[in-house]
Amino acid sequence: MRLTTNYTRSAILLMLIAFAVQSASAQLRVIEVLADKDSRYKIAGENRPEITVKAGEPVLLRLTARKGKSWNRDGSIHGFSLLRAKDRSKVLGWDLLLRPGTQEFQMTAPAEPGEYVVVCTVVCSEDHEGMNMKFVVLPQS
Ligand SMILES: [Cu+2]
Repeated sequence: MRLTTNYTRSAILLMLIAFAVQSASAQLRVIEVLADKDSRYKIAGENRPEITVKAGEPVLLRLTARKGKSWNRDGSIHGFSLLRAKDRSKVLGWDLLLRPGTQEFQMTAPAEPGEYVVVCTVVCSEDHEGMNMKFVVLPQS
């Protein structure tokens, strides 16, 4: 009898933990971007890829990278760095280097609303300079 109670208790506890984990991840918005071999960022279903987030919003970046014509010695094949559009200054913590395949990064959107740009920091081909994407931060409503 006592064993059964303990077992039931553990089962309920496990279910609660599973539920908590699930609801925590459900709140996190997933943004999927392909850093492609032709030195372009791509988002499924978007002709001109663009990311819009709310100030301070937690997001999960799921970034897939495919090797272009050249890459860094450390094995990174594309970068994903966020700059302020007005002065091209880097946003702290948003300086990611991508390896081949898919990687996830848990990020927090900048606190300051405005226009930003994502740029590649790895010279990935002759088209590297054009590898960028608009990124908009909306005020919190
Ligand atoms: Cu590049």
